[in-house]
Amino acid sequence: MLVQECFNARPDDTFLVTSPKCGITWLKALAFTITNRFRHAATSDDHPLLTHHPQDLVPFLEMPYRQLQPLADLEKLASPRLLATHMPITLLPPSVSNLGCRVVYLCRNPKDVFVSLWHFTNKVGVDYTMPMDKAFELFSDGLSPYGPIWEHNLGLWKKSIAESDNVLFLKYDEMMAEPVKHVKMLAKFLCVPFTEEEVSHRVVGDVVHLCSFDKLKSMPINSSGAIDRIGGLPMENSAYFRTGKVGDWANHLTEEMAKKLDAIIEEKLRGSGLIF
Ligand code: PAP
Repeated sequence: MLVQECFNARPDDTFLVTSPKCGITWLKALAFTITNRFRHAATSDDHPLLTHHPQDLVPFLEMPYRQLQPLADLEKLASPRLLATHMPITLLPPSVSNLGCRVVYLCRNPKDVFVSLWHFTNKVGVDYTMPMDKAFELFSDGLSPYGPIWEHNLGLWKKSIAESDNVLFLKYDEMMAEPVKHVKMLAKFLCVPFTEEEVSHRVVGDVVHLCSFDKLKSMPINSSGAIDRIGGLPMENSAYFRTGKVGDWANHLTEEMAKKLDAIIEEKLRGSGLIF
């Protein structure tokens, strides 16, 4: 509510939007590296990603809880701003749409999202681990942080169709399969397309490599320490880098669970053109 009432979007803001555990750490790293590549080459020894967790290079709108860290901090950022949020479209401050701000949306196969979310929430410094079948029931009923994943996905999917110039809709699985193609697409959308010269000098590949799961996971800044980015919930930096795999759900869900979630998602997305 505080963000909705008090956040002032600027027309040249870009918002990175995901439902939790869909890959915003990766998207933040990529968008930051692409837009800052003229100041910091992806191959430079002092690239900010070598000393900062990707989560800390692009601020969230709603975190840390804005009664703890004033929203006015975002006002201090120079334009054009890169900002991130997990909020669904229905909760975004109205100025984001009214001003036609650019939005990059990243979604992911809901079965992998569930498995990632279950592991992550079990790491949030509590003594209680929710059994996976109980957590699965809640997720399937739409009880997820930031709302049901299908509503989150559908909201931005529809906006991406209605406003294709303003919304880039990406899928984690497709990005993993063809990272170079997607990084080029992302750069074009962010109004900093790669030049032919950059392409011939393999700059796109350098960006992909720097932001890859294995590279980021291996960096000391991401593999050690803990930071409270939310407010009262310190998280280990390494918790944002678990397996980074497509299809890891098969190692955790029973066939019955997979079928159930597939059926729910299929029913909820039916007719929209969005499929997983
Ligand atoms: P958040 O919602 O808590 O902010 P988010 O980055 O969206 O985190 O999700 C983390 C997932 O992205 C993890 O997936 P996993 O649990 O299935 O492994 C994490 O491993 C994955 N991830 C993090 N960085 C990358 C990356 N560079 N490339 C691909 N996947 C990544």
